[in-house]
Amino acid sequence: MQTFTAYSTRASILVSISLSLLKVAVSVEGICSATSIFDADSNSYPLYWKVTNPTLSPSHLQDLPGFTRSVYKRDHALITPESHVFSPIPEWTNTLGAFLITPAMGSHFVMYLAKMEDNSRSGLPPYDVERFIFVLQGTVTLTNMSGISHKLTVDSFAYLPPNFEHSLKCDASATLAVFERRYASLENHVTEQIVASTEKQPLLETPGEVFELRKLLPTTAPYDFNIHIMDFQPGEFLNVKEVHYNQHGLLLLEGQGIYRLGDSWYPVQAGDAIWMAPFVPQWYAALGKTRTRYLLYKDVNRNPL
Ligand code: UGY
Ligand code: MN
Repeated sequence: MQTFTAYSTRASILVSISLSLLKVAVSVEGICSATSIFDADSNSYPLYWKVTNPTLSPSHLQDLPGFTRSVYKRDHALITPESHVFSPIPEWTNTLGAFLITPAMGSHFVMYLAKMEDNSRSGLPPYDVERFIFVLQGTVTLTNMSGISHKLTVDSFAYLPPNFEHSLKCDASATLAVFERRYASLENHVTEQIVASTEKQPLLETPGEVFELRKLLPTTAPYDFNIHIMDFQPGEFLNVKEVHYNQHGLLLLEGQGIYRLGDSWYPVQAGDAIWMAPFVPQWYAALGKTRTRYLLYKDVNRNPL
């Protein structure tokens, strides 16, 4: 009996050694050559690193001529990083912009990425246009007419009211997500400059939902839009299959999942931008191994008539 136990223990050790060797051989030989979809989401990267260093996925198709995940339809668009086109932004110096959402699609706002280089400086938005900036990478200094300055690092944001003189300066390099729209004014109401960071915003109640929600702007009447930061753990999804009058501009900051827009279901990941027209059916489920975080423009507080 003892001899048999000793024999079977030795045999199982041998089997497990052989299996490990086989695993090594298989990966060395590259039989299983597809890289893990989870590698790039390692926690060792700086916050929002994937937005400015996106995987042009699927990685084995990135060099395939003509391949893109980008889609442009009547009531929604998915703009993925391989289709970004950067060009100088009017009025800005040493800055390249990629306009991802513009009124040509049907939106009443623009959403763009601004890549500020050494010694760069912003221009002002057009007359009556308000601006929201969110720092994705690097540091910028925001200075207003009164000479008051704020240093904005990754995860910080600022709201600049319409016709509010200000400038953003960058000594090294920085990437911003920028939203602008013509302010829908309300009698006896004005908005104010806001400078803050996402981590300092309180978590809000989300009745019937599981995701975590922060709103970056006040929910009061003067503000005609808000920017939501929504976090989903893998496996979590939107409970409400939303169809609403509001428009959205979305930038996926972290993670991956499936976005439903109308009758289409899109695999999406950090770096992807989405335009949602009013009433487009929308739904999201987070997949993979890491949290999904997205930044979402939503028009609010105004009568749609
Ligand atoms: O507030 C919203 O409309 C939000 N939940 N929509 C979305 O995430 N697509
Ligand atoms: Mn919505």
